[in-house]
Amino acid sequence: TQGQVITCKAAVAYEPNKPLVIEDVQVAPPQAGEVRIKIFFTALCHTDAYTWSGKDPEGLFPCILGHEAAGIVESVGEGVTEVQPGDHVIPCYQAECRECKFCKSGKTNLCGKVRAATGAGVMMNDRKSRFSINGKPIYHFMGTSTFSQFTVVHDVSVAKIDPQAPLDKVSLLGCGVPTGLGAVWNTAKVEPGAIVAIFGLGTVGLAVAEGAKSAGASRIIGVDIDSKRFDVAKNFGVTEFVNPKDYDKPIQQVLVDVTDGGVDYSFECIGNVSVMRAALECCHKGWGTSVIIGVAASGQEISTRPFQLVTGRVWKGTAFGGFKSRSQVPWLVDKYMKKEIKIDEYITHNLTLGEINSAFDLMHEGGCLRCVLKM
Ligand code: NAD
Ligand code: AHE
Ligand code: ZN
Repeated sequence: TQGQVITCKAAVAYEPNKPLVIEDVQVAPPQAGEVRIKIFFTALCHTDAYTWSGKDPEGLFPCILGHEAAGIVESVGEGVTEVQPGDHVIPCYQAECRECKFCKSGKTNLCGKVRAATGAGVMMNDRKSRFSINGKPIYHFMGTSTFSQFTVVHDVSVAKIDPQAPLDKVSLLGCGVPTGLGAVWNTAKVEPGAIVAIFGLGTVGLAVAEGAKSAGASRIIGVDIDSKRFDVAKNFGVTEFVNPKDYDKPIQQVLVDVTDGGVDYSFECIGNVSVMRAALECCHKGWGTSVIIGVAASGQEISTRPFQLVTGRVWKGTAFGGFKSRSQVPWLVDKYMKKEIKIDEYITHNLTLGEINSAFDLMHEGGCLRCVLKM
């Protein structure tokens, strides 16, 4: 198949919120600096649903969504040296080129090399898509487009992993689990004894809990409007639960009252700007730090009284938990293989690519953390 167009199945999003359509798509060979990957498993993340909803200013249609997956390299373009056909890999929506201003800064995991192209749904070389249906181009998404049996990504967006690792499980290391763990370890740098509040107990929030537990947090307070999430959250380290619906007063006040003045760290894992405000305002005066993880729709803005920051609270955000993707995803895979981090516990459903619309329905029903699709 090397050097040839591959025709395979992919789920195409033609329009916001219209059911995805399983189509035969043509996947062009990888050009210089590109890698074509056979995707074996992909999970669904809330961000896929967000872009599909039409609320993402970078959302382009028709496109192939998906960014949490694992597969095997089928072929590589000219100049690609770090991976070769047969390598087991995880596509990384957050690239790492090791050469750009961002990568060299030592201050961030963001990478500037291909970001403009991935945001525009195309490949960097020729600003075109490698996906088409009967000659009509279909946009890429997040530089990954994993809802396709084959995808083409930039070489700076590929993490080579241990070939022994089960691809169905480690697909989750493409987004949600590293995001939560890294938000604690890299962005907040939670220390032993700290009091932590987590808003939203989906996969990202539960991974925050797992990270906080391993960092030695003394109290991990889970906040969710769905009380069914509390039972499962215990297994990830959450020690106390608060359902905002049980209180008349603002949730930030509830948390300040039960923590002698506020939490040391809070994490917003929902994408709701009023919850982001509450998460900042439940932090302790003088040092409390709040990390925004949730992605909010176009047009939404955060606000608080500047006095909240003047008096020492810190507002931060994180993308992919601050992990350098190509360098650290393989390390996370190794940690999973050594049973130092959970993955299996986040997978509540397994379906096939053909059932992808049902998988999105499940995601909105609750009771679902991650649904993994076999391609
Ligand atoms: P999810 O839908 O599984 O979890 C969200 C949880 O929040 C649910 O349990 C829901 O009941 C709860 N919730 C909703 N409204 C609430 C409210 N007002 N108060 C309290 N709880 C509430 O989602 P997920 O897959 O865990 O993703 C969470 C967010 O993180 C999404 O916005 C996603 O787009 C974003 N995300 C960001 C990054 C990043 O790098 N920054 C990475 C992955 C995901
Ligand atoms: N296009 C969106 C941006 C969404 C966003 O913030 N994405 C996160 C990852 S979410 C993964 O589930 C991220 O890493 N952002 C950094 C980046 O460079 O995109 C919008 O709202 O504009
Ligand atoms: Zn995601």
